[in-house]
Amino acid sequence: MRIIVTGGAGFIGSNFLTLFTPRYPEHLFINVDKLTYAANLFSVQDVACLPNYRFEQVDIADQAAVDRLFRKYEPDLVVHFAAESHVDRSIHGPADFIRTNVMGTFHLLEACRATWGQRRDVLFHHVSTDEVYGSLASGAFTENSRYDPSSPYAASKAASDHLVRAYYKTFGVPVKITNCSNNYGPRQFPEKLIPFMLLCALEGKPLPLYGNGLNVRDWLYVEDHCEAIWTVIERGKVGETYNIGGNSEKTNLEVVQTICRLLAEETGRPEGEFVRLITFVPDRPGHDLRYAMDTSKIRYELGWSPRENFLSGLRKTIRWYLHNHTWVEQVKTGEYQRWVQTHYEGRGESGATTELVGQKRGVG
Ligand code: TDX
Repeated sequence: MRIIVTGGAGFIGSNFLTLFTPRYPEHLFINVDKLTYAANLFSVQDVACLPNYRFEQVDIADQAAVDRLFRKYEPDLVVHFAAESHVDRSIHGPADFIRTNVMGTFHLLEACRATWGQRRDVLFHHVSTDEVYGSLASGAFTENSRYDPSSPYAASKAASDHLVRAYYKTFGVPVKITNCSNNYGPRQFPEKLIPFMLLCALEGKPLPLYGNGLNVRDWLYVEDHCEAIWTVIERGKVGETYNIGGNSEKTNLEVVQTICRLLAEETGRPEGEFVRLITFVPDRPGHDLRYAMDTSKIRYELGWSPRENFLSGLRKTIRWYLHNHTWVEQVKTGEYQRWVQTHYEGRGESGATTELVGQKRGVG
């Protein structure tokens, strides 16, 4: 197969390529990435020299560039990771989320539709999120849960999911959709909860928990997620959706406390040195209280379940960040610095950012 992997220099995409490019030398993996702030080609350095790996710098919001890409490679499969993914950023500036997540997905679907019927089918695997279902009071999200997105990010992913289904129903483009819970693991940009808290703790900076820290997320180790996607590619039914979760529901406070404990064990520094940094700050606007995934469908129909539990996955993650200084130093320049500044110092470019950070400073 010739496989286009969009967002292959991002967090989940780079883990996907690192796992599967060496495992399947008979397939060609084409990493298609715009190289935004959250992407890093250093993340795919372990596979970049393999003969079945290619890289193309392409913005999926550019239809002509996407069409050129499809003509050049004639893909059999598109695994679509590329997205603006950070909820806080979508609150401060939603435009990029609509452009990449909605228009980008539309352009890829159009390219698939153009090849459909003329040559082999292009299977479109859409990687999405549990956030499309909104906040949960009790129980867990199933594949039939009602869409109810809260943030502009979640709304953009919901829109892209709807487009993917519409292209299947209307034009017959073969698609599969997976909706996953919160991912963590190596190579995640440190704006997301776990790497952000981990790096701040090591530097002795405050650990800002939104609200009362009791919002709940279900944590999925990134390699488990990638294996689940491959399972769906191989054995999932065309036109179907599969939920993927880690069966590890935790409050944000529990997550940060566990990071502090494991960091103490791994570094030999006293746990209290990290715990005293925990700071409660005003809540994120529209902050969903709880997400949880019912993963019965993928488990019983396709035989997938996660290998890591939260403690084992978190320990692996912490060790990776402690041992990959060059990667960490690289991402800590540029955009990461700006992000930390908006979090702590109120130097956001937009008024909304400054206001939000100003509120945080008032309490934190
Ligand atoms: O500084 C922080 N303080 C804090 O309390 C940050 C960065 C986060 N949080 C809270 C907000 C959330 O309840 O931690 C939780 C996790 O936050 P994020 O890492 O920003 O993830 P979340 O908002 O849950 O969204 C994530 O999961 C679904 C990803 O960012 C999405 O891309 C994915 O689709």
